Amino acid sequence: MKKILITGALGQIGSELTMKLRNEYGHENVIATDIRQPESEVVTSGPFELLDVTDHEKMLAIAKKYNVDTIMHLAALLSATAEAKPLLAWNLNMGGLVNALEVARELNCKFFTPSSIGAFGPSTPKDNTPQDTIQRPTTMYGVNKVSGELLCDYYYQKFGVDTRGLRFPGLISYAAPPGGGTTDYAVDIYYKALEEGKYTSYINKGTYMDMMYMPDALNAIVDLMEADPSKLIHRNSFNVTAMSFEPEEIAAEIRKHIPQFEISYDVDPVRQGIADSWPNAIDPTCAKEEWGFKAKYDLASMTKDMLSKLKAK
Ligand code: AKB
Repeated sequence: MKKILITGALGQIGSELTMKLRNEYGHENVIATDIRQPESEVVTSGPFELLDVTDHEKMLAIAKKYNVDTIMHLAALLSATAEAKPLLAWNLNMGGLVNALEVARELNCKFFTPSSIGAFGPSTPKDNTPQDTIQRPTTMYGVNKVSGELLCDYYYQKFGVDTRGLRFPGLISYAAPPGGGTTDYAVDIYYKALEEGKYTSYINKGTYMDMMYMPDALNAIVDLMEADPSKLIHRNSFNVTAMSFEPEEIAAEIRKHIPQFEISYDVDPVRQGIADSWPNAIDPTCAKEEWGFKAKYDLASMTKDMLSKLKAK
């Protein structure tokens, strides 16, 4: 990777990935794009262009202007927003992806896009969910993610585009907040623990979902993109996870640092329904075997780091 174009660079993954890649590959070599341009170090610390990913011509023009060799396509609506606005989600998530793949094909770029545990559905095995298994999601987000995985495989097989992807679990970070996801409770809970000493969860106790701390997610992206292609049996997309927990378990971990912390519940039927359709815990063995995936943080070390970083903010 020498010249990298990132879409959705101001989102939850994008804002941290842009800064990590700028530090690793040089600030001028990472071109950040987003549909908005707020005050942010992503905008000021290197090249930045306004881009609506449904505009193929503009995406192609930016990619040509900077002579990019890698595209990291992150712009997308997350699960809860996609469920509220399904047609918009289809148009943005699928329209943006096919445009980005076309630019990668036209300019012979390497390509990364995230998939999600949302690509699984109620008929998928819930525990130790295999890499290759039933994928019949019941959400618009999931339909987008499965279609996206297949489309990326198609561009690899048909046109030779070097597409690679990760099925991310809920991502937890102290830097940029997520927006419109089902797993976001596991981020909000840390903010509220510090601000108010209590949190009302929209996800019910007993609901297990996979999660990962952002530094592990960023390393996974870089490691996958730098992996030897001859070792990759799978491409789109690899199961990756660092931990699986339910709200009571994260609350108990927070209580080790804030003993008076209390959790209560006001379950949101839409997000609970989405969570219930997803696996409890996925199996990342293929990612470990094919390109050496390894997560450093578990629930205890992540909680310690999250709380100290948020306090210092
Ligand atoms: C969401 O909750 O929508 C995302 C995801 C797991 O893909 N965090």
